[in-house]
Amino acid sequence: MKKIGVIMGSDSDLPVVKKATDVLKELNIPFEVHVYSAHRTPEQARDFAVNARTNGFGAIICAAGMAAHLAGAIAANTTLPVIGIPCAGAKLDGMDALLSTVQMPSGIPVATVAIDGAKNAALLAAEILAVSDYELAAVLDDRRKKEADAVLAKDAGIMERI
Ligand code: RP5
Repeated sequence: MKKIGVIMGSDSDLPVVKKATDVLKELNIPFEVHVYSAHRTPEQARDFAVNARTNGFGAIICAAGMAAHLAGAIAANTTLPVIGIPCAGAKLDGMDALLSTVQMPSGIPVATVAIDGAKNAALLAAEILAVSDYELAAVLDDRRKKEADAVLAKDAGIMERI
């Protein structure tokens, strides 16, 4: 199975990133985690992106806050799918990171999830691998069914809570 690259701009993003790695662990998807910053360590970030396909990655998740250029900088250096997680951080409730991540120029796509939406980033990465991995696709189908069952159980019990 291809690996998922998980990159964060700073270790201060780790509490958000952890929600993604927890899902990848649950799904038994191999992954590698790094701290590479588009601004503080641009060479390392670029090298990772340039070599990612050769190094066995199938998609890359990038988490960053503030002027969040990490996902875009990685996407500029690979044609692997890149998923951006805008991190809320301390200021502006993450709107700064959301707009920095989502507003990519035409030709260099970044699939941007919600602010701090790390769980969906991991699920989207898994869905990308599952395009050609039917075993993983079945695991994802099963997970969806369990989540739907949990919502139905809540529906069945909601009147008692009113
Ligand atoms: C971004 O700046 C990082 O992704 C982080 O969200 C934010 C703050 O970084 P630190 O100052 O906490 O290292 O590049």
